[in-house]
Amino acid sequence: MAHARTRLAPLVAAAAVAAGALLTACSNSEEASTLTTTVTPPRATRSVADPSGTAPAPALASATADTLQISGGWVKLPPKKDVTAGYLKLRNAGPAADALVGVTTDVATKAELHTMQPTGNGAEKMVQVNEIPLPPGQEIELRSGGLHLMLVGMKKDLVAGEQVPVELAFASGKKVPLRLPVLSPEQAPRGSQQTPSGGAATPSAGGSGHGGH
Ligand SMILES: [Cu+2]
Repeated sequence: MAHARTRLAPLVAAAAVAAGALLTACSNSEEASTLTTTVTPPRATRSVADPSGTAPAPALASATADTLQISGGWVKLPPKKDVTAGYLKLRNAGPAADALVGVTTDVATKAELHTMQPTGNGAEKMVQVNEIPLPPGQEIELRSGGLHLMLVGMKKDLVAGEQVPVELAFASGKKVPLRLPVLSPEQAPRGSQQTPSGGAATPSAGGSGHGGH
């Protein structure tokens, strides 16, 4: 028995090596190519994304107050340091009309509700509105190129990833505090932010046209 074992072992080992050599020999090129395609791309995209942007975009802000639902809230990293805009979606799930009538924040001297209005020569300008009506059962989206929260006179430099505390005031008397993440242009939600409710609203919004505010 002992003899048989010592003799068999090298044989088995040799066979295994041979089989292994055969396997690697015939599948060598294929394996190499599948390995590079499966392993390399995720690492490549990650290392490309990291230096340009920053960390992954922070979660967008959301809050609920009774039948009022706020979602997708964020603030744009100011291109100019003194003003910036905030965006979010407001859903009035209740049976009665409501309206967003004000916004306050500690990080700016003034916070206003704005919309974009045609100037008549093809351009648009920002104008302040006293309220943003929220009809029952409807969702209103504040987004680039349309309704937005306007923060004027920043008291500090915002940094991508930090959270801006704001409080939204509604005609119904509700006050809803919210912490809006500051997003860099790379982190800003684009299609994802605008398609769900807006339908065909995305193309005109672009961002390049009204990027200044
Ligand atoms: Cu504005």
